Amino acid sequence: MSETRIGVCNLCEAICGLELTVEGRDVLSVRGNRADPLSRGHICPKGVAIADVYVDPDRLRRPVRRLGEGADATWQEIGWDEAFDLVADNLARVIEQHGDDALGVYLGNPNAHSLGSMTHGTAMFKSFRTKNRYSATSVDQLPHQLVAHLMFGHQLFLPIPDIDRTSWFLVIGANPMASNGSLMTVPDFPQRVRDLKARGGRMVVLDPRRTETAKVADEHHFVRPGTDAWVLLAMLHELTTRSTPTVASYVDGLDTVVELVAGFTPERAEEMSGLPAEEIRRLAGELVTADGGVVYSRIGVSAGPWGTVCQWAVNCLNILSGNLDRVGGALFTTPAIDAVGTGLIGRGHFDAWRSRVRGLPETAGELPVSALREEIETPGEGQVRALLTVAGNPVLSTPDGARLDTALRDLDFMAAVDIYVNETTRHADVILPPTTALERDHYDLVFHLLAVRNTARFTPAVFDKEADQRHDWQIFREITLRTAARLSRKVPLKKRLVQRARLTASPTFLIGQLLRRGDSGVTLSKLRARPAGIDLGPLRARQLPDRLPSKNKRIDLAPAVVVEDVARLAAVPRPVGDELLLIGRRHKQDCNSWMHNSERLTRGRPRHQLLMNPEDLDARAITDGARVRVTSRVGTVEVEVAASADLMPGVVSLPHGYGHAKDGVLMSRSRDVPGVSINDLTDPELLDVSGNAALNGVPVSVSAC
Ligand SMILES: Nc1nc2c(c(=O)[nH]1)N[C@H]1C(S)=C(S)[C@@H](COP(=O)(O)OP(=O)(O)OC[C@H]3O[C@@H](n4cnc5c(=O)[nH]c(N)nc54)[C@H](O)[C@@H]3O)O[C@H]1N2
Ligand SMILES: Nc1nc2c(c(=O)[nH]1)N[C@H]1C(S)=C(S)[C@@H](COP(=O)(O)OP(=O)(O)OC[C@H]3O[C@@H](n4cnc5c(=O)[nH]c(N)nc54)[C@H](O)[C@@H]3O)O[C@H]1N2
Ligand code: SF4
Ligand SMILES: [Mo]
Repeated sequence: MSETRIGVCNLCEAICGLELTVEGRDVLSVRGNRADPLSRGHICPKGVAIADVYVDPDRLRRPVRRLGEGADATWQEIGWDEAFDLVADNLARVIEQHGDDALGVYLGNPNAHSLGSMTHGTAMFKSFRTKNRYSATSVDQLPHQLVAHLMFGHQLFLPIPDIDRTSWFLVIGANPMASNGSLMTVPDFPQRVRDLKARGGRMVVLDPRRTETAKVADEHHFVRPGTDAWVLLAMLHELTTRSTPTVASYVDGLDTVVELVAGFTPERAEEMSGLPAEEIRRLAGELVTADGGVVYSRIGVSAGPWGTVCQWAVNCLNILSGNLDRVGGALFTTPAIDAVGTGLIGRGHFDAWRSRVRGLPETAGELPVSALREEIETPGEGQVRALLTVAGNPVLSTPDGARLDTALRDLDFMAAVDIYVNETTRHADVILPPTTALERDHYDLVFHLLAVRNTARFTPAVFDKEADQRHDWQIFREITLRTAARLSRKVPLKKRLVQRARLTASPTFLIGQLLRRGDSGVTLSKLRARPAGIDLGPLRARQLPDRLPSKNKRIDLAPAVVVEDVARLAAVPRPVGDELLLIGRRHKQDCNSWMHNSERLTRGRPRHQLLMNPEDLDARAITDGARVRVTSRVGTVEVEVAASADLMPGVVSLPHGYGHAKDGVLMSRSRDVPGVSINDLTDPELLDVSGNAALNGVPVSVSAC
């Protein structure tokens, strides 16, 4: 007998509601749940493939221990108790012998998509007192967080585009038609854009590639990679020179902004970016006169050389044009569990300490992952000797991954919490696999906070876990408690008991408690009665200054970190020569570096190629489809090239998350997925002031093989 179950997709930030038809433990079909007030029935190819992860024979279900190395490695299943003890013994040994900082931790992207990780993972990381904390944040959204911390007083108090009511939407360095939105939880982006146009609104895209999003926009303009800062500052220049801007009484620093942008003329921006000065002037004018307009920018810009300045400028544009906290502009969510207002997630800080080898500043307790490799390789006090990775694959996802791959072999001990042997976890001594999306309860603590509409939803596990499986929160609990028990460091009894109680309560229990602390009226039992989710309405305007997390309830338009970086920007000379600049690419069917085991996501036309403008191919006498050698400061890869007029001349593009061939040790079928890792070319020396990697705009040369 088949039955219908409500599920949720946790593969990207769109958090689509699912309707599954199941029979026993088999998934017969997966559809979008039309009753879901946020996703309204939307689903993408990956959502359907969520069942492929569940049934994948290569997915780990029990802990494995590595025997041998590299091509000779084999994996032996071991019991959970043995695995937990192995991890705790070794983490404690390294900490006792070499100090707290000898343990490195790396957190990957799926942590943000797992309730257990948010409730229990964070407690585990806090229990380790290492400064060597790293995550995918510093190859992603770190500039957004730093800017929110500096301007609004909290790293996750992020303004969200009011896409359902805006009339003018400027998208810079984002491709939501493929990515389904980021720092903007926006399931069904295609329909929302159609609605925007139907009500007479416009979408404008700035991107060095004519992307899927550019193709459905009203306007698209090329910008040279890495030069958006000049464009954004020129728009601010225009805003502040055509008339005297006014800002709300709770906003400080306007004079400094006016001064800072004085030299950033549209003509200067044209020289740097290629975007004509008159277009920049017109765009600034349209933002001001729009009846609710908003500027939105994402990873093409935040993972660039001036990510922090750019995200600051985006906020300034929205504020100075009167579009922050206004319907159709940029608004703050009011989630049923307010992880910001309740202090569940810390405000953030910057430069409280620095990395040992390169002296890079921390942000919100983390060091830039671009520094991880050198912290493992460089001897001395504080050297990373043991590593714990959770749901991550830094060998494929962080700059100079090839060299990190080599460095990981030098560790005394490595453990991974992951559901696959991947390019990174293959170096682990032991891998502890948690249950996956369909086997665990979910409430989204992160993405309701970033969504284009206020909703709340609790999704019980679709399938019960098998007796010999563990949820991630149970794994975090065991690692924390068993490691602590082996350390000579004395923790007061009361503190230990509180920690134990916190780690023993299930995530679902904690969600019930957190909901009661809020004033939304939503309770766990109401959510259980309405598994499609509860609609809490559109985003609210006119919430400021009361909602501001900053202690003085004010917005700072001129944080020192930004002011200093703008001065550095002003000194950059005009680009010369005809070097090629490498940018990234996301496809609908890809999910960062994993999901390449799914047949339905990997069949069809190959999409791993280097895309290059036909003019650039001609100039090098390279034919479409040829194998080419791509070289950057840090490495060389060989890959097929595909001609594409969608690429701005002078720009080449590779997707990230490819390159699974490593010593023949692979995520099984992914061996058939061709391609190379873009991060064997990206450069750990290229950083934004926040410490975020500048993954886009990497200088490369391309020649025929
Ligand atoms: N050049 C370039 N590099 C990039 C990017 C880019 O645009 N260009 N994008 C960057 C961005 S935005 C990100 S977020 C990073 C991602 O980088 P990472 O977070 O390092 O890597 P992922 O590919 O997301 O790998 C996730 C791993 O988690 C495992 N996993 C999946 N679900 C679970 C789970 O529920 N629990 C556990 N424990 N494990 C699970 C998967 O098997 C996989 O091995 O890549 C970054 N790297
Ligand atoms: N299908 C799919 N969806 C995903 C993911 C995935 O791997 N696959 N990953 C998820 C994750 S972890 C994240 S963080 C989000 C990211 O979501 P998005 O930010 O929407 O990610 P991308 O699709 O990489 O879009 C970045 C865009 O920036 C452009 N770009 C590159 N360099 C520059 C530049 O210098 N200036 C400008 N203006 N543009 C530039 C690129 O051409 C690209 O179109 O996507 C999420 N959704
Ligand atoms: S858009 Fe994102 S959340 Fe929705 S089905 Fe696709 S991968 Fe899942
Ligand atoms: Mo990401």
